[in-house]
Amino acid sequence: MSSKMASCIFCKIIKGEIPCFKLFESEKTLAFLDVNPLSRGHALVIPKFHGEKLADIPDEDLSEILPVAKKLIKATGAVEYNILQNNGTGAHQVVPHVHFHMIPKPNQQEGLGIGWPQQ
Ligand code: D5M
Repeated sequence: MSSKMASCIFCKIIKGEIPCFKLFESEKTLAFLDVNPLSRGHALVIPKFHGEKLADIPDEDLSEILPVAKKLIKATGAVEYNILQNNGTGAHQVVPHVHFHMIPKPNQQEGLGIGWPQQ
């Protein structure tokens, strides 16, 4: 294991060493609530494969990302939303493990489904 991977906060979440509010998990993909949400329902979808930027991730490790984001959007009931993915500090990336933000628009919050977790 590389030292970058050992110190990566999202790799620690994947390994269960740091808690998260898990929304989806498969062999290659994990989704959980963002700790610093821009709106209720703001979630992160990540490949379990550690890589800092999108171009570092093998195609097969990305195949579920958008289908999972789509599933989560549908679960929130949001009609308007952003899918956002930052690459590099100059592009506002803070956590150096590829992640896709799924951000429901706040003016659509009435639609958040029953059972959707509070943040
Ligand atoms: O966004 C990084 C995002 O990662 C930011 O919205 C906060 C979120 N974050 C950081 N640590 C955690 C933990 N431990 N759980 C859940 N969410 C977390 P970026 O695109 O890199 O600017």
